[in-house]
Amino acid sequence: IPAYDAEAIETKWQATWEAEDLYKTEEDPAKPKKYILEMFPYPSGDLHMGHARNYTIGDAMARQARMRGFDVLHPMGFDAFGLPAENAAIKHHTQASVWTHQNIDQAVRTMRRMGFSYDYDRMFNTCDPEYYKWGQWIFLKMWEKGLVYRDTSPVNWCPTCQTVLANEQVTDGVCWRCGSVPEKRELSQWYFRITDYSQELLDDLDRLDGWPERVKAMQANWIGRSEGAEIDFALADPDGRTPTDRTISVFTTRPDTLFGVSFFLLPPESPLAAELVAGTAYEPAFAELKAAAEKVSSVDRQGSEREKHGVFTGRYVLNPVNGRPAPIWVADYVLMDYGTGAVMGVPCGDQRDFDFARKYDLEIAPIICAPDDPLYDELKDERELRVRSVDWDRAMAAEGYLVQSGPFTGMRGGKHSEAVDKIIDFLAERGLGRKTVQFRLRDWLISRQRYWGNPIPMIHCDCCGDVPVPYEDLPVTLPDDLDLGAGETLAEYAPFYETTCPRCGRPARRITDTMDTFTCSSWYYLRYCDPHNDEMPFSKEAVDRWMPADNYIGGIEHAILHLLYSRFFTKVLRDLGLIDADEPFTNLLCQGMVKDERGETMSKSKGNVVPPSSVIDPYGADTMRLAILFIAPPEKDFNWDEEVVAGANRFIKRAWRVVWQLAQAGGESPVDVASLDARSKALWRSLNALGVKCTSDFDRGQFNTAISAVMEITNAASKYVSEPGERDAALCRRVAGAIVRTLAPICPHWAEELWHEALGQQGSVYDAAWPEFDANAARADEVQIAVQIKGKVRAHVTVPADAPDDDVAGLAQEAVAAQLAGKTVKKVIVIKGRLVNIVAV
Ligand code: ANZ
Ligand code: ZN
Repeated sequence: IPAYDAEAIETKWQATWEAEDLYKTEEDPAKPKKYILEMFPYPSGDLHMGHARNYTIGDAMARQARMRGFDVLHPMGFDAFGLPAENAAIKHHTQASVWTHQNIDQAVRTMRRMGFSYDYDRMFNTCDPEYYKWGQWIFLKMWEKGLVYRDTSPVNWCPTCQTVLANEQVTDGVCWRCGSVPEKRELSQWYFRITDYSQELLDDLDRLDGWPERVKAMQANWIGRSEGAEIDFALADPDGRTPTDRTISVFTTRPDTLFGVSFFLLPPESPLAAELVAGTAYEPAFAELKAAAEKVSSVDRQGSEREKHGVFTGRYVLNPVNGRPAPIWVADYVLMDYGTGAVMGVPCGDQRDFDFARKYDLEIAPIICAPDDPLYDELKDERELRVRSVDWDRAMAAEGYLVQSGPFTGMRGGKHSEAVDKIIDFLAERGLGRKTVQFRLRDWLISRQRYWGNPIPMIHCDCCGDVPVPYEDLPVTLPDDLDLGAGETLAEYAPFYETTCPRCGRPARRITDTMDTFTCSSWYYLRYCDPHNDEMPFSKEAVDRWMPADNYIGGIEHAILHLLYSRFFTKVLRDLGLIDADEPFTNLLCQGMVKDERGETMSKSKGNVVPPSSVIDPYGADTMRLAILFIAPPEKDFNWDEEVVAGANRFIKRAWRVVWQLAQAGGESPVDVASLDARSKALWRSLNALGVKCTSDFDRGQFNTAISAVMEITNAASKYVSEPGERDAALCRRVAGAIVRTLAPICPHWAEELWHEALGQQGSVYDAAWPEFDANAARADEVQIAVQIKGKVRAHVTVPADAPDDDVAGLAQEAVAAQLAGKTVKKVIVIKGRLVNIVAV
């Protein structure tokens, strides 16, 4: 038996597979398709353990799918634009593309060493003009559809990254990339109208049965649909009583609390608030509040724990149902860009308003009461506002009955109560309000003031405004001779921005913003279907064959941003008639994290990173792959463990020997089950039992238990060939073939070597079918059952598995004849395959 030499075997098969183009997508329409997709990496250096795990999972799926007869698309590429490349270029006085390509080359070498079965012919980088050209093309199509616009509004500016950020990229109040606190800046920026798709993005989550519930919950929460009403309040004259003809609308989810409005709120950014206080004594305090609020992120401003700040404006609005004046305050917990940007303050029902009222000593009018509240008896029939303040220590969170609420008094109040609809109807009849739905999702801010990204294909002309770059002029290519190290930006680089207007021919200025890199990763999976198309981003035919991707594997950190944007792009491209799919990914697997031995996240700054090469060098890629999949189920976190790697290596070597031994004892003919002796029969049964289990575990992506099953088969086979006794030659060969083929998706080089050298096969093991296992053969011929007398086990008997109940009852009574002597059997209960209980007195 030859020694297992991982390095020699792996080098040999990587070269052979490449020479034979083994992983080229077949594109065989006669076969069912399977699109296995892993999130492509950002090339910031060599691959790390997280990548190794992600791609090993995908590779095992892809290889197994192929053996199960699918036409498999298994591509890979690089998400190559982005800030780290630019920062590295600045630091090292080089070009972003140079740094990026070095990293890509290194990552590809590691991918090849890991033996990943990608169709390398389809590989691309998003920074290739052949790719980003089509991103620009899609941008223009979206522009034509009215899905792109430019707007000047306060945006999140990261002072460290020197660019604006999308809402989604400010997480817990800080920049997702560098952790700095973004500032608000008033800037003209480009947006994608993702909010046109809010409802569909929410509804279709229900169709994604193959997605983890928590990811769907995160998306639903992010989209944030609220049902409620818009209610119009008249602005009063400075006298505080006479209505002007101006109205201010609020959005509320609790129209039932309308009679409890104690004050009215505007956000610090509100131009109306600025107008109301202009030139009054209230102006300085307002200005101070506004300046302070600008320094706080909107997430923090809304935080329920945060102290609220407000100032009075000196003015009032009038409540539409009873004409009662409510003072207008400016409060920092109110946001400009949610709802209508104005809030009716109901301290009785809303905890934030309650805290605010306590702090500034405003009314807390009780309009909703629980029946066990002493106030309830006093106010339950009261229609007028008689009691204007309560000494509660919290707002009323539970449902209750409306009090002091005019004609609605006595109705049940609460978020989904009858009073909500009744009051909306009441307002609607009088033209004072209407039912509405609000979404928390904002339009996607896509422009970035950084060089290393896909240029926005627009030109600004002083006469014609924003004019799209004509399709025939695409791509707008990034210049590669900018002096980034000297701080040069696209906006300062005349050869890039100087151009002429495509419409009127006058001198004009090219837009120098680039697109958020998340735009590049929103459709790359479509390009893989048809990566060399130079007339279109992809052909509809190719995409309709492969999409949606059957399995998408990647990190949970993309649960909101990348996955939501990709779903949005898919729907837009469908509406443009370019594809049929409604959703991009049928099944989503979020793999767990790889942590260090102490359970800490691996990171360069902590210095606890285990690079993949530190395992591949001593043990080989197959050991690495086996260890990664064996250590835990794919979706679970695990702590890196040298012992598991060493154990995986021991198993690979042992299985290597066992396969050789079986192969040497083996013969060609099919297994003749009827003629097997007891020892062979037992091996035949465990082969089938474990094989059935292994197959179903594989189908569910539970590789760790699938591997355990193969290990058990190997153990049984090892005993069979080493212990004395007859060996059935056909069975030996059958078992060897099964071990090699079931491990082939996981340890590809090992399997291919054994397939050829030990088993003498010609074609690749991946062109061989997944082995068949017989669930019936797995069933034992005889079973051991317990015999109980009145519930106590007295003996065990072995009976034929298919024996009728009467026979089993008889055999059981024989087995305990001694204990039954002198007693009368009243009843015999047979539980098939498990036990017989005898009731005797
Ligand atoms: C009156 C009221 C009474 C409210 C009550 C709640 C409870 P969701 O569920 O998140 O949609 N609101 C509306 N616009 C706002 C803005 N721009 N900034 C801050 N808060 C705003 O929240 C809807 C509720 O948030 C609305 O319903 C409003 O307060 C507040 F017992 O109106 B409510
Ligand atoms: Zn022009």
